[in-house]
Amino acid sequence: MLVEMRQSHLFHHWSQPGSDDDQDKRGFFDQVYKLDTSYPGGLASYIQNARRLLADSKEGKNPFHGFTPSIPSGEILTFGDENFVNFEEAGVKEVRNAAFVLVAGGLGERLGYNGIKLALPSETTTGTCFLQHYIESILVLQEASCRLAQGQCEAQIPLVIMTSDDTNAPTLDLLESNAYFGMKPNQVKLLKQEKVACLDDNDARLAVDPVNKYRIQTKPHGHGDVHSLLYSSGLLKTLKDAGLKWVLFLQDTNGLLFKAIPSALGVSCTKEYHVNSLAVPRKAKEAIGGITKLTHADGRTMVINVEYNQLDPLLRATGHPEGDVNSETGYSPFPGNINQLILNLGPYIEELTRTQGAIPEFVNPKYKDSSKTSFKSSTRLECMMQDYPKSLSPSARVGFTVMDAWLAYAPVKNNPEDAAKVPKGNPYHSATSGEMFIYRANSLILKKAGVKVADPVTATFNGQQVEVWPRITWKPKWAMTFAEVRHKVSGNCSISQSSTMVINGRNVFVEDVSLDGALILNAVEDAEVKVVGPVHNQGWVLEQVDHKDTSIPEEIRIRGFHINKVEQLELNYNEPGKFSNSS
Ligand code: UGB
Repeated sequence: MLVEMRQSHLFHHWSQPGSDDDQDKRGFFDQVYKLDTSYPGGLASYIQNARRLLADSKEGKNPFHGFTPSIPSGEILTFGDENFVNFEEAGVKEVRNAAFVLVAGGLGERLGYNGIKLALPSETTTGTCFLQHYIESILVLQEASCRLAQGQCEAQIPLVIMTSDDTNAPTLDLLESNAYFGMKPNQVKLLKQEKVACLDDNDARLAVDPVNKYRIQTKPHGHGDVHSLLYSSGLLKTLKDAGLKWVLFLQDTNGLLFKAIPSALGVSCTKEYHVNSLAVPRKAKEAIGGITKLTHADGRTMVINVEYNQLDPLLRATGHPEGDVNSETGYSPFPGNINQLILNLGPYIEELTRTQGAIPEFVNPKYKDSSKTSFKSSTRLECMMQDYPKSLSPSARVGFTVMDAWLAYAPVKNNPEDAAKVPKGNPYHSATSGEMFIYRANSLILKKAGVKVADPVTATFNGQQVEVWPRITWKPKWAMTFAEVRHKVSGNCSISQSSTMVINGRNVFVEDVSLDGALILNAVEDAEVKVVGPVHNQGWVLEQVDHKDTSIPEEIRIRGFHINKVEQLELNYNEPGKFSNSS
């Protein structure tokens, strides 16, 4: 096949048969076998697709040719109102019929962190890493959903994690060394994505690995692999046979996404969406894709993510000379895609059976010059998970749900230097902003529940100016929905800006607390605790650290601050029973 597909160059430098490199030659064919079996249609199909996309790229073909963009309409939710609370309730009820799929094959080169991003603390007040937070949230939803079920319910919500060669072993290690954070090991399934062959020229000549001449050079294919892997592994069928209805996709670093999941799933099941993308208001030119309605001259329409670097030129080319600009709301009219997709499993399997799991691809060669005949370095085909709806028929129910950004989106993607260069007013998407956004969201939620939370102060960490709200965190078991927060907070409560509050207990009721300092609440499952009265101490203080100071652990210095735990009131309830800190 390789010879027929004009790939003979791969063998030109091989030694004569019988010399001592048999191992290497076998290794080559093992690799070819892997590349062939892990791509829908095999390696020949990959090469054909590459030739077609490279020819389009050389011609400068516009992928949106014939399409006109317009502002799509979707469900817009306002945190805490009746509609939101109703969707949350519907979502919690439905979640026992869902599986979660976490895409975590990316190494996060942009973040400049050496470990896997799932192991990174989402916030440093408690040090809970992203994976622990996700798993605990799923377990709490599982239990809450079962409680609402009529009759017996023993649902165990599956968690699928897509890894790559870079992240598979450390992800497994993180799970195993932490007893799967309370999940049953058989609830978690790791699916490893493979890399794809690199391409040296417009004829899609496969690139020889510069380090080992008996290997083809490979690079990641992108998060779109998640669809073909779910399909080809047979896992989707297993989920369907188990009676599940929904697949929810999660990103590796968004400490807020579980605040949005119950209501978004509520929207999916109420509106019977086949595809529901979560979105947030997006600043014009912010580095996230925009959800756009595209209408073709031939009448076809689709609602799809258009990457930020394509949205501006597309608008300019279609009668909007000013491009992607903020409207009078201060935001772009195109909501920002946060790649949090909720798919209806039935239509999803039907579609993947039709396409054999293939997702639309693109190629992005860096040409040496304007003749576009040679590349600066090898390239490869790539694909994105959010392009899944591109191949759907117009009858598919594709919708989206816009949430407040403060509630739903706090990604950790950019290293301190790049974050500091983000245009003023746009979010940094850094470890600093990711952590601060968690405190802001928790503060705003408590405020909405009636707590007097002090206004934030502004501070600069690693060159990024951020709002610093009180450092409030709670475990998912304390509250997953706004209704639960409202149920557990009452009376006349206030929290000063310099305060820290950690709630680690299911039945902790905060009543008439006025906090100025640090309050740490730990309670076992069957301890019902009423917390009252003033709490005043020196608290926990944020102190600047320099991201270049290598004597400080990397996960701390990428934030630009560390927490000095000067003084706190720590209340521990280790026995079942009813308690109050006043008695
Ligand atoms: N990922 C994989 O699992 N495998 C891969 O090969 C690559 C990534 P990035 P990106 O939500 O903020 C997307 O790199 O692709 C995982 C959208 O395109 O963090 O630049 C990886 O581990 C964009 O429209 O993001 O941007 C991570 O969990 C916008 O929605 C996830 O895929 C943006 O995400 C995303 O990878 C966003």
